[in-house]
Amino acid sequence: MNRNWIATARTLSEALPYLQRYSGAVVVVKFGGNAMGDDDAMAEFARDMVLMKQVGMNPVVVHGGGPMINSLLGRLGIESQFVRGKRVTTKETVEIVEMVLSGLVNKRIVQAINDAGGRAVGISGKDDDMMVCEADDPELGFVGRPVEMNVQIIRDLYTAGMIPVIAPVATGMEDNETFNVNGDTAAGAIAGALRADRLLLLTDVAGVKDSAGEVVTQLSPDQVRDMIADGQISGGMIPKTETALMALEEGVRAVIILDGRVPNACLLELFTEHGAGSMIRS
Ligand code: X2W
Repeated sequence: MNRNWIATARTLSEALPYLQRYSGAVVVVKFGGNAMGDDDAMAEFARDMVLMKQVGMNPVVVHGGGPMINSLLGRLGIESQFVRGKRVTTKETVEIVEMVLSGLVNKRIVQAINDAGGRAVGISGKDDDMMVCEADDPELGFVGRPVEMNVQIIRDLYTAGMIPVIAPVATGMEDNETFNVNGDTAAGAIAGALRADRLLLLTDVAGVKDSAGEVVTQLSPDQVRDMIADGQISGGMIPKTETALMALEEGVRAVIILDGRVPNACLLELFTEHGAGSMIRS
């Protein structure tokens, strides 16, 4: 018999304990702009989401799109800068952010999932007032910090067999402003409000690295706090790990930071003993 078939059957058989463990599990997947590749990589990500749904999990996709926002702002000749990992967002910029995230990026993911045989529905934090924000910091302009979460719409969608795909754009508390929310922050708030079983943060690095440059595969919240304090965790990894700590405090069972550019990254993490990236849990 063809050896590949035997290997395929074995792989499926070995996945059984994981399929059983995650049956009905809510898995929030943050798909960062840096983790999104070409159309083939997008199609592969979409297949992973559809497979997760098919085997009884409830994937909820929260996406970013920073590089795509930069590209359109550049074409329009609008400058933007980042302060502590967040984009300083003017009234003019927030319109572009919403067009790119809720329009271009959200619909590209929705289309890819539907093309893979899933039923994706794209929304943003504005839909059904799912995520209501206040200004994060006056210095950042229209950057939102989630203060009120109404995640029933997400439960309704996955219970009805759909895969929610969420753009990190939200309504303000007061004057109906539009807020730009950091994708990791939004994913953490959504995972927390859903008390998700897993939050997967897909990025373009292999995980949390120690001072020797090795990926640390298991971390406790205390270890993360120590590594932030002694500078082993720095730069863009700070907001990601802080999001992870906040999500754990709100009741998410485990957060994994992993390289979304690795083929089938989510399946590798969820369905194999090997796992992927760095898992943070109490
Ligand atoms: C982000 C939203 C998109 C995002 C931005 O404007 O770029 C803030 O910085 P990635 O691809 O996940 O980085 N918002 C406030 O987070 O995209």
